[in-house]
Amino acid sequence: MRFDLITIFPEILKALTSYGVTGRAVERGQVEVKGWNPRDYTTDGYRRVDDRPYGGGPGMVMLYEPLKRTIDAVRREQSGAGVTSHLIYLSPQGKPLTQQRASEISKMDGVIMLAGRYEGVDERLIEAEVDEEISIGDYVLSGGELPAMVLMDSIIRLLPGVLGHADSVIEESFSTLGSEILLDYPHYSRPEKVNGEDGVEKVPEVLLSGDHKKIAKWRRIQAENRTTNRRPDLLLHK
Ligand code: 9D3
Repeated sequence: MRFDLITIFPEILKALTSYGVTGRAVERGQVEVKGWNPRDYTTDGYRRVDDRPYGGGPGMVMLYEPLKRTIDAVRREQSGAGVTSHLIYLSPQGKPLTQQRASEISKMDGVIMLAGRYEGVDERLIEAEVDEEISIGDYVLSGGELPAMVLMDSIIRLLPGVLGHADSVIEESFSTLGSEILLDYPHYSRPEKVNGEDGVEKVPEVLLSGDHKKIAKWRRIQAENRTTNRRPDLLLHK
């Protein structure tokens, strides 16, 4: 799958492409990620990508023209590579990202993402070029780059052959197994006791019992209790 990100900070992509599961997916060629800087598509001597908003008010607006030229350049290169160009604008005004939507997008052969800075993007660019606006939640960030990388991460780990069978996609929190959505149960590993011999931080006895039926039942109850206490909204939707 191919990702093209339009951003004035293309170097930020190293955080995604250099580490862990996503880094390996790029190394193996399962995923291609390219940053595009709208400053490279300016025509003025100052390489301006922003200006003051019509009507006044605080902050700056990202200019239509450099963004349009950048999008045209991305689309030219993508179509040369036989890739379609669904364009997603990461925006606080977007629909909240869901696991369902990440899964749907993972079936596309490529996406173009636009990360805004300043107060946002000239609305005419959104109307003419953007297919979908996505937010990653109701909190204020400084720009769309981290949301774009969150979106890519959520998609890349769903691509066939990206996760080892050690970390299966199937049994996890937020997987859409049937209609059941529960938070994950608690996990423990060695040592059995932490904080010394009289330590009270012990591993729950049942997990050491070897009774796999009993362990599955205990985990199920833990997951249900956590969901009830921390995320009752997840139970209400079904
Ligand atoms: C404080 C500035 N706000 C004025 C009411 C508007 C605003 C503009 C730009 C707020 C944040 C941003 C930058 N954020 C994003 O581009 C963004 C974002 C986010 O802030 N939260 C969750 N998802 C996303 S997706 C893109």
